[in-house]
Amino acid sequence: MGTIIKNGTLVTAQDEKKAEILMENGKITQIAAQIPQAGHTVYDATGCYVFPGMIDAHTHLDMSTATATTADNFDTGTAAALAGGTTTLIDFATQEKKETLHTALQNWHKKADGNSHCDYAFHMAITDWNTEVCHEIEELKNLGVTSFKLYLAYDNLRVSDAQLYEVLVAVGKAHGIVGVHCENGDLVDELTAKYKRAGDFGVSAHPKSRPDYVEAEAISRYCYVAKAANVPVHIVHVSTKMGLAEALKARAQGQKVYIESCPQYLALDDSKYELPGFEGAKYVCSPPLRGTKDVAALWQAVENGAVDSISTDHCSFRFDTQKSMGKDDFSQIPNGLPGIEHRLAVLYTDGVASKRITRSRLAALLSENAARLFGLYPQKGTLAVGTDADIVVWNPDAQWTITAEKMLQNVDYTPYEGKKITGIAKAVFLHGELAAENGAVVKRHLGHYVARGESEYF
Ligand code: DUC
Ligand code: ZN
Ligand code: ZN
Repeated sequence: MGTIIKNGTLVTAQDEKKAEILMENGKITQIAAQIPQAGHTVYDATGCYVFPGMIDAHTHLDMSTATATTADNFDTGTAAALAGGTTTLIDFATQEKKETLHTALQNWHKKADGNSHCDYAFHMAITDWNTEVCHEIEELKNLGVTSFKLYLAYDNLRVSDAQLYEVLVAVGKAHGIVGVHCENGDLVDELTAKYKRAGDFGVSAHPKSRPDYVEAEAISRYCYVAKAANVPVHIVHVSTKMGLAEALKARAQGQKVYIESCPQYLALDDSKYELPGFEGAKYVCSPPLRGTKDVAALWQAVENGAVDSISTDHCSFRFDTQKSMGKDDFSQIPNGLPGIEHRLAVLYTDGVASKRITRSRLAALLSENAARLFGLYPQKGTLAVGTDADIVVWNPDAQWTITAEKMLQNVDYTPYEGKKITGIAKAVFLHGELAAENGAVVKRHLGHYVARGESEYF
């Protein structure tokens, strides 16, 4: 027997309608104005919006850098994601130097398999490109990995422009997509050294070492290299007005350009780096938080449809023992913010409740567009018969306040501490099972690996 969600308003990226949904054996089997009870369990969604399960396409769980391992692993990170309304996440498996992509993928499966509370898939971050790795692109496609990530900053991760071109060509042939971290690595290194030489070791030097043109130059370069390779562009975590303008310029010239931003670039700004003491370290991520003009430009792009998706870049490090490694030198602060739990809450509050975007636009930004670009659609990303019964029942009337004390993220702070939220994920269904309620996981470890198909270049 299945479960019928009754009395709610269904929201997809296309429209809203009053209807009932029947979930059986993990799938949506019927959507109709009225569905006879016929022995099914009934879930009453009176006063609620019924969204497709949200997809967070940018997370770093159980990831080690040279100096630290993220505070959230797949157990804690996917629990937090699910409780907040995310039913599928796409994490960045990362190739170590000299490692094959197959080994990297196996490593990430070991971290995630059996430990996950929501469904998960992997992008593959390529850090050591060579002919053998090139041959692995097609093979990874057969294992459900069709999207790749390249860094243009971070000395231990970044690739050259020639390598960028070669990866784009190879992934293009596989009908996949390459997401690129766009910051000019040489400039970041030079500016970081410049501030340190001048004796400026404080947190406020972090954003100064990664100004907007560092992002804009890298976005522009990626777009031109993609033009040469004749493939679409996907820019992750766009944070600046200037970077956005470069992406839109390429789009206006006829290139396919997909733009991702993150909640922290919309809900926070760079005044956090001026907080007293070492408090600003809580907000150190790359790209850094930006000025209010950048925030306004990004919101405009979210509102007018220019931004395609909003994912978290969740990369949590403890304040007391990890961020603190950079107490005397900003360049030693591990980069990254927690946010996997609060994306829907923050975007519903600042987007929908603040009347900037519609609920359908929210569904596009947080679910459907990522599903399309990353080969999950229509299994994920919408509400339709035959698709996975991953559903968020959203109570728009709830009022609550984000606080680290009450969150599931395994970290000792949240950048959204004290933020007042409108709405809550009252119920989260994963494969038709009630898996989370009002911020708590009620059925554990239901998450599966999801093998993905080719990208849809929508
Ligand atoms: N930036 C971060 O802040 N953390 C993870 C990786 C990245 O690019
Ligand atoms: Zn990045
Ligand atoms: Zn990232």
